[in-house]
Amino acid sequence: DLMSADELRSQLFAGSEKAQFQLLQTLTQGGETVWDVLMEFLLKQQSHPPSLVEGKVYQILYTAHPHSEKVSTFLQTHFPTGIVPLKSEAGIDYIPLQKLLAEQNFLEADKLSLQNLCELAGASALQRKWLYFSEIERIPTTDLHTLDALWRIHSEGKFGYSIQRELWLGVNKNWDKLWPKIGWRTGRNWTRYPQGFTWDLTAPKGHLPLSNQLRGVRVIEALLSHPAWLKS
Ligand code: UYC
Repeated sequence: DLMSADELRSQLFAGSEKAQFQLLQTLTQGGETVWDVLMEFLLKQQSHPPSLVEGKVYQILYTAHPHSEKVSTFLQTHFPTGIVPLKSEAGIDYIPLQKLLAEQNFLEADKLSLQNLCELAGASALQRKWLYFSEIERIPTTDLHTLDALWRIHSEGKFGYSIQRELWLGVNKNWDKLWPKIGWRTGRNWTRYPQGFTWDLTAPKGHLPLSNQLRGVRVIEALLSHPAWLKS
């Protein structure tokens, strides 16, 4: 059942996004031949913005890199900060977040994302360690796009604010319908932070990043209503 490098290459380059994903799911074994094709693919694509398929390929290579000097050198040479352009209008370094997401350390990535949002909202939010809804409009679109792209690209399109926004619009902005859908509430019970949440890709779509509801919905409402989501 093993596919030749040529077969893998042609299926990977030619397939629909769905077929590409299915193919990538089967590559659990890896090995130098598979990795060579994946490196070739990543180098040739370099789409703007990066696609979810490129994200998945990057993740496979990132997972392989401790086992292969060649993959390690390749990533270091061509994608030292990943495949998402880490643009920031606020001068924030998104490399630490990129690294946590590449490692699929979603708990720490979630904490860092909240900290980054606080930094973006200003000195008082950073000190307070939580956001006022009125501070959200100050957050630059560029930075929200970068945060969102990092989460989406490193989660096969499962996580990110724009994903949460789509789901929220899909339930006509009804929070009571959104919470169970994204696994934040079951019946009458809020999901407990942090151990109740699912910190891997088995989570429901839109599960991460978290937004604490202790002080009400106004912050997440402002975040999902930000003008950033109106332009692509
Ligand atoms: N927590 O329950 N949450 C915290 C969530 C609520 C509470 C942090 C999300 C309900 C307390 C994050 C949900 C609630 C703290 C989240 C959730 C509650 C805390 C760390 C499902 C009680 C301690 C970052 C909606 C009934 C800190 C932060 C504090 C922390 C996330 C309690 C990311 C998505 C209503 C007591 N919860 N949170 O914000 O502020 O501190 O006292 O949402």
